[in-house]
Formats: sequence, structure tokens, C-alpha cells
Amino acid sequence: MRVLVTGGSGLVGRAIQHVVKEEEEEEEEEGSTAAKEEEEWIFLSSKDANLMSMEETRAAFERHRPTHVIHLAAVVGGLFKNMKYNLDFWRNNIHINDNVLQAAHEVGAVKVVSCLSTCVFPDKTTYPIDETMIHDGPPHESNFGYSYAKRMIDVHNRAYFQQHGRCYTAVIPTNVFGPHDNFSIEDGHVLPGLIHKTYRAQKDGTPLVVWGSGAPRRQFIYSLDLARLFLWVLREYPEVEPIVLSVGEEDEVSIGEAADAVVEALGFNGAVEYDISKADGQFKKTASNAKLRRYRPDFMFTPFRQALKETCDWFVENYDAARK
Ligand code: NAP
Ligand code: GFB
Repeated sequence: MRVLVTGGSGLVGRAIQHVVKEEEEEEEEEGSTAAKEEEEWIFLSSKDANLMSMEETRAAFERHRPTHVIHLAAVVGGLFKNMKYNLDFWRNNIHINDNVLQAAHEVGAVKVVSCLSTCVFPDKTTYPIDETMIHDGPPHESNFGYSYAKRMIDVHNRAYFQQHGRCYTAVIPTNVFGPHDNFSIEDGHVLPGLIHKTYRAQKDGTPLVVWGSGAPRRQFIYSLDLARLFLWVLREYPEVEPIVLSVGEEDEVSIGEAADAVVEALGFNGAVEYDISKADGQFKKTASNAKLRRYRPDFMFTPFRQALKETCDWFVENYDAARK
């Protein structure tokens, strides 16, 4: 089993690297080498190949000839970057996904696990959202470029199965956070953005400014939990149909509650203000993890506050090197 991970240098890719290494160390301690001998892992970054180019994508896949692929590479960003660049999100991601899936097929990869996102679901919907509802109506207008490009992966997967019998599938994670995230205030997601802003506010003695009303609600998944679930999907999940990877509906928090948790994790003691001139984005995208629970009833998610504390500690310790 030779596993090629596209986007291996990003938030989720680094988490998968961490979990694979952890597993190898555990096996070494137990004196077993079974999985190490069975699995070879290759992590790609954009420096190895620009996956927007079919030529470079094909060359990378021919060089490594993976039997299995985890496809993470994407143009990714938080609400505010999505609102500015819907065209780029659409075009670049469509090209990357088409190139990667076709190159995987050409070298005979038997399984590909790609990555969607709960923002691909319809904006006007009933809750909780589940895997059967991906194509039921337009996504939220703030990120329609990214969302439609991601939805098309599901079309690719069903067509590769129908025409070629390939088991190319996708996972649908909720908002992800963790070490090695993109902590850019302008372009990143809410948690890394708030962590960076709180760190700076503490240093400068200024208020923390949370964007929007704080009312929208999100389910957050820790990148290391997501990485563990990714490995299970790669090794064991048998379906072409996608699967939501999410904490429970009861673990959804408001942006205001998430900001309070960041303040607590970083021990910030200044004022917290809300800038309601900034967009709120989609109000919520509450997803059901019932399908995941049918397969993995005992999977333990890291408690949100513990995962957030670990992420904040990582950011403080790696401030100079962190992406921001
Ligand atoms: P990330 O940290 O921004 O990482 C993106 C990865 O894609 C990096 O490894 C980057 O390589 C690579 N990449 C971007 N453009 C590329 C190109 N043209 N050619 C080759 N590689 C390219 O993103 P992430 O948060 O880990 O996201 C991973 C996956 O999870 C994505 O498919 C994303 O849509 C999905 N997802 C993320 C979230 C979230 O909240 N973050 C939520 C749901 C789903 P470099 O490091 O070299 O730039
Ligand atoms: O993570 P985020 O940017 O994206 O969160 P989405 C946006 C929510 O957090 C909005 C509020 O309600 C914002 O008003 N917010 C508060 C902030 N302070 C901040 C801040 O400092 N930075 C940011 N970014 N937001 C994204 C999609 O949606 O979800 C992407 O646009 C992607 O395509 C991702 O799929 C998972 O959850 O709204």
C-alpha cells in the first residue's frame, strides 16, 4: 500500500503526518513492524508539483505510482477570503480535483479519499444536514465557488465508479483547526484568526475585535481527530458515497462562545468587542454524524477546550514559524 497525500504540508496533511508517525512509534514500542512494512507514505506540497497543471500532476503520480491517495490539496480560506475570490476558488479547485482524480486513475490507484466540507451543503435546508443532501440546493452565496467545486468531487467519484469500478470516495469534515493551521487574520478561518488576534491584542494591550455578531454556529473538529478518522476511511470505509466527519450536533458552539474559549485558553484579560459591520456568513451548517457513529460508535473526539488549548500553546511556541 503506497499512499500519496496531496496537500501533505497543510493543516490536515501535517496532522496525518503526525498520526502516521505516532502509529509507527507505537508499533516500534510493541516490537511489531507489520503496518510499517505494509504502508509507505508520501506527502506532497505545492513545491513538489503544481496540481493545477495536468502535466505536473501526471509526473508526480507517475513518479510515486500510489496504490492509495488522500487528496487534500485545495485553495482553502476562511469566510472573508472566499467572499473575495469565488472565481479563483472555483477554477483552481476544479482543475486540481480533475487533475488529481484522473492521474490517480491513470496510474491504477485503487482508492482515493478526497475532502469536501460541510459548507458544500445547501444553505436553505432542514437540520441536521446529512450525506444525502449535498446536491439539494444552492450553497451559501459567500463561498459558492469553493462549494460547487467541492461538490463536483462527488460527481467525479460516482462517475469513476460507474465507468471504471473505482472506489474513489470523499469525507465531509466540519470546520477544522489545530497546529500548523493558517493563522492569517485576513485570509484564515475563524479559530486561527481569533487566536492570532487575541495573541496580538494581549501583546499590544488593545481589545480583541471579533468580526460579525458572534451568533453564527459551527461544529469544530480537531485536526488530529480528523487525521485518525482519515486513516480509518482510507483503510476500512468501503463506500463511494461520502461520509460526514463531525463532532455531535450537541457540540456545536456559537462564534461568541468560540471567542470566549480562545480568550480563556490564552489567558487574555483585555476587552472583547464585536464588529458587526463585518459579515456573519452562513448562520449554521449543523451536520449529523449518525453515519460515522454507525461505523465508529466508540470513536472519542478530543474535548473542544483541550484541543483549543493545545492549538493555542502550539501557536505561542511556534509564533515565528507559524503561517500567518
Ligand atoms: P491548508 O492548510 O491551506 O493546506 C492546503 C494544502 O494544499 C497545502 O499542502 C498546499 O501546499 C496544497 N496546495 C494548495 N494549492 C496547491 C496546488 N496548486 N498544487 C499543489 N498543492 C497545493 O488547507 P487544509 O485546511 O489542510 O485543507 C485540507 C483539505 O481539507 C482541503 O481539501 C480543504 O478543502 C478541506 N477542508 C478544510 C477545512 C478547514 O476548516 N480548514 C474544513 C473542511 C474541509 P503548500 O503548503 O505547498 O502551499
Ligand atoms: O471559519 P470561518 O471564516 O468560515 O468563520 P465559515 C466565519 C465566521 O466567524 C463568521 C466569524 O461568522 C465570521 O463573522 N468571525 C469572527 C471570524 N471573527 C473572525 C475572524 O477573525 N476571522 C474569520 N475568518 N471569521 C468557511 C468557508 O466558512 O468554512 C470555507 O467559507 C470553508 O469555504 C470553511 O469551507 C470550513 O465557517 O463561515
